[in-house]
Amino acid sequence: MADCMQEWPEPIVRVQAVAESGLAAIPGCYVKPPHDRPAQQHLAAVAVLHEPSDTSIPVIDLGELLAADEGRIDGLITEAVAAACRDLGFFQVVNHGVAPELMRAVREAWRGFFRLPISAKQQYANQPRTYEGYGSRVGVQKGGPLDWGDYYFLHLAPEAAKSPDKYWPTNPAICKELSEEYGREVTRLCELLMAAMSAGLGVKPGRLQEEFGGADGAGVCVRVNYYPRCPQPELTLGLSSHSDPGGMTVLLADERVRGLQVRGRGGEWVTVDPIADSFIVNVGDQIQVLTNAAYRSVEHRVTVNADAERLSVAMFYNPRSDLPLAPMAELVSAEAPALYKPMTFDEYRLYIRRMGPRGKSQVESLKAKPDNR
Ligand SMILES: O=C(O)CCC(=O)C(=O)O
Repeated sequence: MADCMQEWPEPIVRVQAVAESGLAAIPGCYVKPPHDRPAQQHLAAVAVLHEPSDTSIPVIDLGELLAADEGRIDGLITEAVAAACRDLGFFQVVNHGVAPELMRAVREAWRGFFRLPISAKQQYANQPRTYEGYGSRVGVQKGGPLDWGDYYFLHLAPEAAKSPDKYWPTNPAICKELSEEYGREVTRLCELLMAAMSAGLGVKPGRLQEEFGGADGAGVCVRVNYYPRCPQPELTLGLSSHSDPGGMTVLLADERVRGLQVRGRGGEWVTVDPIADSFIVNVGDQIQVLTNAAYRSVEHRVTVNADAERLSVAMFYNPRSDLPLAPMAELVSAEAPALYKPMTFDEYRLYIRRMGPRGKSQVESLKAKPDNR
């Protein structure tokens, strides 16, 4: 395993290069099997940024929660957060405390990077060993499926795991400073949401954070996703269906272009309508494990389109990577036995890094068998 994680199994092709080559038909490696392709009605290019449609995900105003003291994390907002985590596993937050100017500046800085010629970006080409830098695939399996997107991945915390300077783009130079500030602000938001999620389970507000190894132990990383225009969006995906392996994800979606779809309770794909200056939050696999599946880490995927490129900034808030995680004792009983066996996040994330995005197969594979509880 260690060896196969050193290098990519095939030469890396930048999706931006394929898109800009002017091909009318996309190469076969990007074509998804028919049952994974997006339905035609989901391919509308440009988002209308007003009120989200009834069919989108819940919107939660965090204003009152932000103003509350730590001891007073309860009430309607907490209930709304818990209800969303139990139901769809996804929600949008507004009045979340992060300055809209910072959100827009981060997005623009990274747009600046992705608009550079590919030759200027190649020096940051990433390797599967750490994923840090400029990438165009996730799994290391030879011949594995490829998605219609390039990305940039970096670690922001804890201090010991922070990506060294060599991994940061120097053009635009502001990417680093802005992303670090953004990381600190969104981390504060994650800590608040962790408190609300804990209270919504009926345990004390600090419990989930404690399981994550405390605020200083939590890992924070960012992936900036860049989805170029695609001549045949009906055949492919920008990111295949997956659930997020970590704790929680806070997504800054493109302000103009839709693309994110979430698996609804009935198995249907729900297209998210992002509202201006909001974040899209979702539960990751580690919170599903810790809450013994009270909170759901839900499959999602990204569609692309012919008329517009799309950029999103995903910040992943993760548990300390060397702690074995299992359902919290308070949520386990004779009637509700532990659904998952313990595993560290370091071990867990190797799966997605090896196999690429594969629906919910990973967290399912962690299910404890009756004889090993
Ligand atoms: O681009 C998006 O809207 C979603 C990205 C995502 O799911 C991810 O980075 O894991």
